[in-house]
Amino acid sequence: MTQHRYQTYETAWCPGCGNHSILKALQATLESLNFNPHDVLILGGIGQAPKTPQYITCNSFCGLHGRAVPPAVAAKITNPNLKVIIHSGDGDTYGEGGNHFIHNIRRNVDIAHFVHDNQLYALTKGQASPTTMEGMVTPVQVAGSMSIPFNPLVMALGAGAGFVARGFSGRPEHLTELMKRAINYKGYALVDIFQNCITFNKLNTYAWYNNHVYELDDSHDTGDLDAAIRLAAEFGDKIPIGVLYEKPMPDYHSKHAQLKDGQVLSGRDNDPAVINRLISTFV
Ligand SMILES: Cc1ncc(C[n+]2csc(CCOP(=O)(O)OP(=O)(O)O)c2C)c(N)n1
Ligand SMILES: [Mg+2]
Repeated sequence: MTQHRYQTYETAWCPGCGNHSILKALQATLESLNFNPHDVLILGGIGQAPKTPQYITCNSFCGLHGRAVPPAVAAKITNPNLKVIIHSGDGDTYGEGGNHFIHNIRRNVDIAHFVHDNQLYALTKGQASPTTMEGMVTPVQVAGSMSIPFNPLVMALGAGAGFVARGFSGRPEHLTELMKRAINYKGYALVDIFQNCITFNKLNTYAWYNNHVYELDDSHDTGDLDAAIRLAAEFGDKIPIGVLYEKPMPDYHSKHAQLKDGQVLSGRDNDPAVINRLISTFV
């Protein structure tokens, strides 16, 4: 039996859920990148997807629903040595956490963000999320979802993201390559991952995703923003998966004079006299 550095643990996910292969792809990614588990921090919000950090050996943190990004940003800013990875759901990321999603793209903090996009709220039993397709009937949207689906890839490109990709839980080797590239990218990297929810999503099933996705090949220039936006908007009979856009850009740390040296904040010298002088200005 192979002893993995990154152990995975028994999960509470349904048999057949796409989350299992996303967890396996994450394990393969971390094994091959060869980081120490104590140098990796995986965060989530609340949902089925954000249980991921609890199922693998490394540092983990689950915040509130919609708030996986703020603690990830705080952890990365205070300890730039950590590899910071978020696993969150489509509801968590694009719904309640939508503002954090958009504005962290603008800050460009060095975080890899893996969104398990099953196109609904799975933990709370199948209500429509921002990515639910129009017309899909759910226990709450009984006449079918009437809202226009949110396109996370177009949104991320429009907000200025430097790394935007899409994967599918049914193509774990392909997904592992995307995860590696996203983690190695210096800045905010989004990978939206189609993930079948066997229990609640009877429309976007494993077979549906498998029939709709096609893998981008080398003929796509990942530095071409116009082409990336066109591909991101392609959501019909065929949906592209792969890296849509990758452009080197200065990240949060390299833009801030106080953080450029890459030192951990807790390791910095502090002068109590300066702090006391500051405090005295408030009394
Ligand atoms: C502040 C707050 N709002 C709402 C909820 C209820 N809630 C928990 S998980 C969830 C949706 C999860 O959907 P998603 O983020 O897509 O993750 P999935 O379960 O599908 O993986 C909701 C609405 C909550 N726990 N806390
Ligand atoms: Mg979901």
